[in-house]
Amino acid sequence: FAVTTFGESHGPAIGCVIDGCPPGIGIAPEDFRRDLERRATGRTRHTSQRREADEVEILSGVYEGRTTGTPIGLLIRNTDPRSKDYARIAEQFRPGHADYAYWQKYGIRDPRGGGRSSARETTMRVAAAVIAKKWLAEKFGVRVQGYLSQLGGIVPRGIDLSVVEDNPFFWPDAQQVAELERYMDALRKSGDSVGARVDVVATGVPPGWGEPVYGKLDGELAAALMSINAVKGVEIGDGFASVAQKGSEHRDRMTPQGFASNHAGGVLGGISTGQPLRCSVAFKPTSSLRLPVEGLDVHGNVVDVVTTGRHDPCVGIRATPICEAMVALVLIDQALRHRAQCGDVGTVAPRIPGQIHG
Ligand code: EPS
Repeated sequence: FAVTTFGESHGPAIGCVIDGCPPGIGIAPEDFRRDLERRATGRTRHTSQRREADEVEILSGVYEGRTTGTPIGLLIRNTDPRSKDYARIAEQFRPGHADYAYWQKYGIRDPRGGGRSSARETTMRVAAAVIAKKWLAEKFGVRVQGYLSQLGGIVPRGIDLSVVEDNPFFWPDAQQVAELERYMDALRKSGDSVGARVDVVATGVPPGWGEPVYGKLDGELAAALMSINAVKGVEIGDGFASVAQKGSEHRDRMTPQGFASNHAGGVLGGISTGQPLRCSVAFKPTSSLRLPVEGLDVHGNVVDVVTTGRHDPCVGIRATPICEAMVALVLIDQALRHRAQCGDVGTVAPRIPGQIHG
């Protein structure tokens, strides 16, 4: 299940091609709506105010509402770019932005809204993953759910996944939403930005998905999540907290009733164990700021860099569906690879139930 995307933030359209999709999955344009809305800009005051329709056109690979097994082409036309806001930035590098690296690599770049490096690109990842999520849910009962687990210095006091979809932050503690609103309002007024962390949990993943050495499940997850723009770190299970743990503390005790904990995050030796997969993703603060900063232009002159346009003060706020999408895309690929190699073999006794205790 291979996905590639195309398109720039202010080009005529963005799109993706999905190759290797199983045939027979029921898909209609309206199936994309929910996750695309969850990811979109312009739906709350806490994100960029660009208002895109995000209407998916299915160009190929689906006949009479079912995938045919041939490459799927999806297209979304850009409906609300305002390219004239970017005239100044076309000649300048935003410190902390991909501008400079693109320029060094290609010697040319599309500066309108960040071009190819814009978070606009993630729309198509989410669209492709709608198909993956559907197949995973129907075949295996896999459910991929994310939530915002840190906004700047603020962390949830409790984790209640049932409230995540009820607030614009995907925050798992309803009591703190007003505090987040105040924080984001002050941040937006100040012209600055902030980082965030997104956690994703995938339940229902059977044991056996992944490869033992090259193409480890956790390696694939890390690469996929790291490929989202603005991501600076990925943890699986206890991640960096494992550094300070003792082996006696980290190992997940096995009982006939289930694993007694989930420090491993559902992966051992690159292969799923049947426990919930746990990933955590760090997003840097965005670099398109109204606050001036000394920088360079393309001629090497020292300039004051100020970014106008419609930007996200915290791109992590709408990254939950994007992280879910990348996890789902890895999982469908791993499921198909596992089936190709092992068929139904590979789930052998004793099989420990995947639930966590403690
Ligand atoms: C983005 C800048 C803003 C955001 C954009 C991500 O838009 P523009 O490219 O017009 O400057 O609105 O996000 C989206 C349009 C989207 O759909 O996610 C950036 O610099 O990353």
